[in-house]
Amino acid sequence: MGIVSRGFRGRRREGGDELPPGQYLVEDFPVLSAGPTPRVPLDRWEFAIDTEDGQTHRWSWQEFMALPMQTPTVDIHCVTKWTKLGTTWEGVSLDVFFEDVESAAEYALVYSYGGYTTNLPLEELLDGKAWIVHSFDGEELEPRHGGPARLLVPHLYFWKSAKWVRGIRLLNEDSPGVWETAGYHNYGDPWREQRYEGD
Ligand SMILES: Nc1nc2c(c(=O)[nH]1)N[C@H]1C(S)=C(S)[C@@H](COP(=O)(O)O)O[C@H]1N2
Ligand SMILES: [Mo]
Repeated sequence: MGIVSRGFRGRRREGGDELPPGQYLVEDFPVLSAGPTPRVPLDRWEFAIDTEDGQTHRWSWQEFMALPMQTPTVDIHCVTKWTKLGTTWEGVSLDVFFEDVESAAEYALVYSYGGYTTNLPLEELLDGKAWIVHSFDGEELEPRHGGPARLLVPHLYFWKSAKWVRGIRLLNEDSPGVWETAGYHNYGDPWREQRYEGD
């Protein structure tokens, strides 16, 4: 990757606090979906990375499942103020998908089956900070939680973790997604309480 790192902004925990400011703990797993749950048959499922110069890298479900898996245990923070601690997932680090991708882009626009989009700086997806996951808590991911596969970017508010993920478009310029154009913060760091535009 032709990326020059501009400093590490993820995984920060201030003062040893368990909860980011303004968050409360939940034990259950709320469902937040802006629309209906898309159903994607596995034989038609694909995940793609589209580079800024028009190249596309694709993985079928079978190819995805053959990649090296990790089982991250992470805390997740929704902008509607619930936090769930110690969630365990199984999936593939984005670093694996990006191994053979040539790009100098700085921005990513993640897109999903069903039309959802969310944007973030590409570096937030790299260096062990993000995964494409297919299981939660030892079970295959339920459709309402993003199955067959979703993005997991736990160091940012959970709206960045696109359910039913379909691909990532690499861009030279930032392009806000669904919530980011609707008044939510462009970056969304829960530890800096970046909920809304201007926070
Ligand atoms: N495709 C898609 N991804 C999405 C959403 C959505 O509506 N559609 N909602 C986001 C929001 S706001 C949150 S908090 C989490 C919720 O994930 P969950 O329903 O598994 O708790 O998914 C995020 N990813
Ligand atoms: Mo959310």
